[in-house]
Amino acid sequence: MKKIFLIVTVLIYSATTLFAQGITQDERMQWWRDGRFGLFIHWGLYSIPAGEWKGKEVPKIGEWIMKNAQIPVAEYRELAKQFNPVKFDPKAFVALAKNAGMKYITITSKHHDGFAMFKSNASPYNVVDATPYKKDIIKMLADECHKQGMKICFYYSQSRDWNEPNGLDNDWDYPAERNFQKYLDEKVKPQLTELLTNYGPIGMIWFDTPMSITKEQAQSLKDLVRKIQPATIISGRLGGGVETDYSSTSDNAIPSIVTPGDWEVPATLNNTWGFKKNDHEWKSPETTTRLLFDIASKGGNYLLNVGPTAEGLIPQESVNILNRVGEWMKINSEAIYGTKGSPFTSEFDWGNITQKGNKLYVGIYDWPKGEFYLEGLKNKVQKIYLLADPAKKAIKFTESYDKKLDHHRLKIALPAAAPDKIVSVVVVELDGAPQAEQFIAQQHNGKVNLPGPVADIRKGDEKAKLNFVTRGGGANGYTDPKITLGWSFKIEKPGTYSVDIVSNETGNHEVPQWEGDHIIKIKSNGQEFETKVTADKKEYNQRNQYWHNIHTNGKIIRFDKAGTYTLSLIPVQLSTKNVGFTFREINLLPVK
Ligand code: FHN
Repeated sequence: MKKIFLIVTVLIYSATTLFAQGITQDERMQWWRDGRFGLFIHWGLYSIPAGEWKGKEVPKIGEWIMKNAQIPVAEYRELAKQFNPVKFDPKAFVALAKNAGMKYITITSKHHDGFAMFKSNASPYNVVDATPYKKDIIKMLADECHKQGMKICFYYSQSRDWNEPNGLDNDWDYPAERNFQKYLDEKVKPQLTELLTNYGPIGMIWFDTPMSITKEQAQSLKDLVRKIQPATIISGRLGGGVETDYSSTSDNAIPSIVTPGDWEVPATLNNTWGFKKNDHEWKSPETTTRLLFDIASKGGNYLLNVGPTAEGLIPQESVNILNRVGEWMKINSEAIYGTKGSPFTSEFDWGNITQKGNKLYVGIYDWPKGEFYLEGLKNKVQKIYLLADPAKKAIKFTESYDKKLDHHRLKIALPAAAPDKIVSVVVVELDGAPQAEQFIAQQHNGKVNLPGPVADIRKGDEKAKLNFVTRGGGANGYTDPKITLGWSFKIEKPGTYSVDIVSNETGNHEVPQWEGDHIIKIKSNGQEFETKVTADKKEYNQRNQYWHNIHTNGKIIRFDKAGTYTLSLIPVQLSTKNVGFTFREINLLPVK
């Protein structure tokens, strides 16, 4: 009774709080959920050294140069005297994002170096008071965003501040004890207040690297944002275990399957966030567009970064990539805006799927030579056409149902030529909201994909949990050999299958980590084998490019009849010296 009372009180309290703020959570999130695609801008004093200090290349990400080269505060601060981005044109920034089909811009208002890109009365270390430029960059961009109907959002490093004796993480200048609360009270809160007061409606505050911030401290920042602008979204990395409006994946890390809730992938276009003159490892427009589609297919937002130069220009390579994505978006944005993730559990070899209302948007990366098959869709199809075809000319299809196997198949007679080289979108209009079969279906090429996150995870007879949140999408901290995984799936084509066991690299992408030598047992259809997890094949994963997938060749399993089967993965012994078993998925591959 007491518990019910407590729950009711909490519900009433939350409802009244939201009501008092005049906005519901769904209303707050609406523009962000609809938009799906945003521009991240990392810009600050670090764009001047651009990855080199005193003639030497400093490894790793550019905006970390102060820490990575252990530059003393007094020396780094001198950079402000040279910061004069005379070529900065806020119109061009907003136009670039708009043209790419992006719906919001998130700019670093203060990164870890502590320098504010806006006029601040809380610290003279800001673009107006400390540089020859003297203009408030945040205001210039915010004004232009408001003019052009683009949401403006501010990145703010709430804990790490290498400029401040009481901020966190500068132990080369400030090795002594610090008073973090004083820093929060004297710099962070006043600056957040300025950001939320002086620049009109703010879409979001993008907090980052919370470090040791406590629950109370994080909560006080959340309260401050809510008090000044209740509609402003609070991003995932506030810290202290305080609930935020959505979650942020690790940088560049994309989940391997459809993931519920509101989440976003912050991602780079090369290997750095802040400008680095020698980083030329650009992602191709193909990869970028496919990642946008893939992330939307899994239910998330894509926040894609550019790092302007010290002059205020966005590197031409970034502009070219975003323009190409924009060309695709002009024809295909209906398959991105306001969509939800795929109704199917696993990734497909040929592409991925988004959905909206009664429509499926089938995004095909590799256009098939003959017919195209979608396995396991239960709905009745009304019409199929290419999104790129303004006439929406109907494409022929046949739906079939195998009663014995309880399996649905949709065969689509696609035209011979792909309408788009990168992602061709086929619209499938249905009789109702999309519904996929509950059991994992065998794909038309014969492959059966058993993803870790959808497994029945158990410890003995009890349900257990594994988090699939390593940067490569595999299991995090899988070190308990008592935890087993099981799947049910349909085999339509009887025969012999080889078992491909996939784990992945994780950790900082500059030094990826992987651990093998686990001994596992695979059991299926009355057959079993034991194997050691070894790196038999290392594969670049286009959908999660920094962390290779590691394949272990398992043995052979036979399925003599079509039917529904199960497969279990049972650890015998798991290595625990490093990152444990970063298990991702099993693939059953037909042996020709
Ligand atoms: O340390 C930062 C990094 O510089 C960059 O801002 C990224 C963007 O997501 N966030 C932190 C690392 O996760």
